[in-house]
Amino acid sequence: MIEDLFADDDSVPRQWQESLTPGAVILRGFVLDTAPVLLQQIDAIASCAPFRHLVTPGGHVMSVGMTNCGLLGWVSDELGYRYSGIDPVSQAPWPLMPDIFRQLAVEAAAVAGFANFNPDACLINCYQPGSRLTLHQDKNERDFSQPIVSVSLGLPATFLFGGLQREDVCQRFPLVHGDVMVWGGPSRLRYHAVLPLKEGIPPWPLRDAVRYNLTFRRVLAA
Ligand code: MD3
Ligand code: FE
Repeated sequence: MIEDLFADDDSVPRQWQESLTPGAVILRGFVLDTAPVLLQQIDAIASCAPFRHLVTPGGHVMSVGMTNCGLLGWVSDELGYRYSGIDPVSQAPWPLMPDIFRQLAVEAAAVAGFANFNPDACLINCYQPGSRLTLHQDKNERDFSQPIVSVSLGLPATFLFGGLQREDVCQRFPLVHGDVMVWGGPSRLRYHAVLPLKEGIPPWPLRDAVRYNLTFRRVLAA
């Protein structure tokens, strides 16, 4: 029978965990089922707060398009990096963080061992082929005891993660549609980067050949 060609048991897992370093874990496939709703919500957010290419304090235009939802949003300009409650483009507050975003972030953090994650910001990155993120630390937040939860949607990317010094060697691994990463504890301030995105066929139900990454953060003292 044709049905026998398809596994309907646990022999082909859709979800599993990979431990990277203390405090860092990848939840493979964690948002595969919710991805269509997440992509709809990204479209809704971007219709109010469009993706834009921020300028770094050094005067470079970032290749990754960015927007935010939640109480605070990450922004950059000639004056520096910071979080702002106001979208500098619209001069309005950022769109609310959808409940489904908050729920999945809190659930992923709990699975990774971080109870009480209470994100107040969600940065949304949009990568086109060629877009990349150079080596950096995320240290504009107040409370490094709260983790960062990241969600990958769309085209796959190669993620690099290093140590606590910029010079430390990096490990590389793929991030694909549906993966969630949680970074906290002793890994919270590790350097990391994303290699230039390659062209590819977007996974259903995406129509555009892009990668989205959501990062949930606690910015204000928790
Ligand atoms: C490791 N984004 O937005 S998410 C960023 O795929 C960022 O768009 C990448 O780095 C992306 O700042 C990577 C995974 C991630 C996020 C924060 C971290 C890894 C991290 C903070 C500390 C260590
Ligand atoms: Fe980062």
